[in-house]
Amino acid sequence: MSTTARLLAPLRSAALLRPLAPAMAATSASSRLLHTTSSQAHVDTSSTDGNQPQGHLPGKASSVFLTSLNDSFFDKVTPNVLSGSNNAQGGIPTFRLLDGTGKLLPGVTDAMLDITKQEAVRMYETMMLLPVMDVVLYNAQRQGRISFYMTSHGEEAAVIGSAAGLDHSDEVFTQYREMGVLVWRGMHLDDMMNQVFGNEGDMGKARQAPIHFGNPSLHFHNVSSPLATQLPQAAGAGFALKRTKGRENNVVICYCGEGAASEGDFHAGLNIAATTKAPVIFFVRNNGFAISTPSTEQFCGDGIASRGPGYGMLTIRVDGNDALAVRAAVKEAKAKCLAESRPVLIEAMTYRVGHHSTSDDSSAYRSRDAVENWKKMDNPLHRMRSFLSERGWWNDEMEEEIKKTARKRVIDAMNRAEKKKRPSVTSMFEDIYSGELPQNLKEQRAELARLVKKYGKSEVWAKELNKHAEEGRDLEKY
Ligand SMILES: Cc1ncc(C[n+]2csc(CCOP(=O)(O)OP(=O)(O)O)c2C)c(N)n1
Ligand SMILES: *[C@@H]1O[C@H](CO)[C@@H](O)[C@H](O)[C@H]1NC(C)=O
Ligand SMILES: *[C@@H]1O[C@H](CO)[C@@H](O)[C@H](O)[C@H]1NC(C)=O
Ligand SMILES: [Mg+2]
Repeated sequence: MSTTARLLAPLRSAALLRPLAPAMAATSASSRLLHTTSSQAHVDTSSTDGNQPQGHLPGKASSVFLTSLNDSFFDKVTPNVLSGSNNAQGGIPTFRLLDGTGKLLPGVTDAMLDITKQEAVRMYETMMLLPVMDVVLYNAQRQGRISFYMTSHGEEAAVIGSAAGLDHSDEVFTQYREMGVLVWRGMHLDDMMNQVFGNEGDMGKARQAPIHFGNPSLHFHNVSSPLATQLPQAAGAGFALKRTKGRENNVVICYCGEGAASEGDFHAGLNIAATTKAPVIFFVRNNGFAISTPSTEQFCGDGIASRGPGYGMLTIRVDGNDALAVRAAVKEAKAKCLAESRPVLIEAMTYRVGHHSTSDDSSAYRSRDAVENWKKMDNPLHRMRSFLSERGWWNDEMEEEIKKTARKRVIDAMNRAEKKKRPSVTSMFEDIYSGELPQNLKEQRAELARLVKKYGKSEVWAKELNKHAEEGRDLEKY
C-alpha cells in the first residue's frame, strides 16, 4: 500500500461517526446509547454489536446516538489516522513526502515517490518557467502592454504537481491561477502569449480577458471570471465522462481557491458530483487569501477538507508546496475516482506569494516581511530543487541554463505576440449566432461603420484602427 493509499484508507471511513467515538467512550454506560423505533427514544439493550446500536434515520443504516447534549456537538472531523496522541491538537492531517527543506521524510521510499528522473526534472523545469512568465507578464502589464495578469508565485508545486498526477486526456476546469496546467500539457508559448495580448493569433479571438484560457485539444475548459462557475460544470463533465464510451479511464480535475469555496456553486458542484458518483477531483488551493480576506476570516471549519465528509466524499489534505506529494495525492485520487466511481476532494495547503492580480497591492493588508519570510521558509521551488540535487538529478549549471533559456523563450514569444495585430473590427460581430446575424447586431455594425467613416481619419481613431487586422476597412461594406 502506498503512503497515499494508507492515508486515504482511514480517511474514507472517517465519516461523521468518528468524532463521536471518544465521547461515546466517555459516556460509560452503554444504556445511554439510544435506539429509536418510534418518536420516543428508548434504551436499546438488544443490539448485537453493543457499541454500535442501529438507529433509524432516513437513508442511513446506522448512526450512533448520544444522550448528552454537550457530547453531541462537534466542530472537527477527526480521521482515524491521527486521532491518537501524535495528533494532540486534533484536526485533519496533511499528507507530505518532502520536508520543508526538500529532504525526503523518514520512511519515504522510491516506491512511494513513484517517479522517474525524466518526469521529476520536467516538473521542476515547468515549475521554473512559471515565475519567469509571471515576472515578464506582470511587468508588461505595469508598462501598459497588456491589460491584466495574475501570477502563480508560491503555488507552482500545487499546480504543476497536480497536473503531473493526471493524463493529458483528463478534463481540466480551472479558476484562473492555474495556467501552469497548460504549460505542463505543452501549450505553445506563442499561443499563450497570443491569448494574453488578445491578438489575431489568439484562439479565442481576443474575446476574453488575459489569462482566461481555453484549449479544447488540451482538454482545458474555458476560464470564467465569476467565481465557482467551473464547479457545477465540472460535475456535469464528470457525469458525461462516465456515459461516454472510450473515456472510462478519464477523470475531471476541477480547481478552485478556498475563497471560491464560499460560493453556493461550490456546494452545488460537490453535491451533484457526489450524488451522480462522477469521477471528479475537486482540487482546492488553500493559499491563505481571497484577495484581501485571509482564510481565517473566510470560514470557521477545519479548512476546506472538513467539508468532504459532508458530501460523503473521499477527502485528503496535502502539503501544496510539496510537488511530489501533490502529484502522488492526485494520482491516487484519480485511481480511487475510477475504481470506486466517486469524486474526491483535495485541499492543497499553500500560500499566495504574489499580489492577488495586477489590480491589487497586497501590502495594504499583509506585511511585506510576512511574504518575504514565507518565501524563505517554505518555497516550493527550493524544495523540489533540493530533492533533485540530492539525487544527483540537478546541478548549478542546469539551474543557470534553465534560467537563461526560459527568460529568452518567454521574452521572444512575448515580442512576437506584441507585434501581431488585433482581430479585425468586424470579427467581434461573428460567431455569437450560427445562423444569420440578428437585426440588432446588424444595426450596431452599421452604426460602427458610419462612425468609422466619419471619424476614422482623426488621429486618435486612426491610431486605434491601425492596431486591428484590416485596419477598419472591413467595415466599409456595411
Ligand atoms: C462571484 C464572484 N464574486 C467575487 C468576485 C471577485 N473576486 C475575484 S477573485 C476573488 C478571490 C478569490 O479567492 P480564492 O478563491 O481564494 O482564489 P485565489 O485568488 O486565492 O487564487 C474575488 C472575490 C468574482 N470574480 N466572482
Ligand atoms: C455542558 O457544557 C457546559 C460548557 O462547557 C458546562 O458548563 C455544562 O456543565 C455542561 N453540561 C453537562 C450536563 O455536562
Ligand atoms: C473557449 O476557448 C476556445 C479557445 O480559445 C474558443 O475557440 C472557444 O470559442 C471558447 N468557447 C467559449 C464558449 O467561449
Ligand atoms: Mg485563495
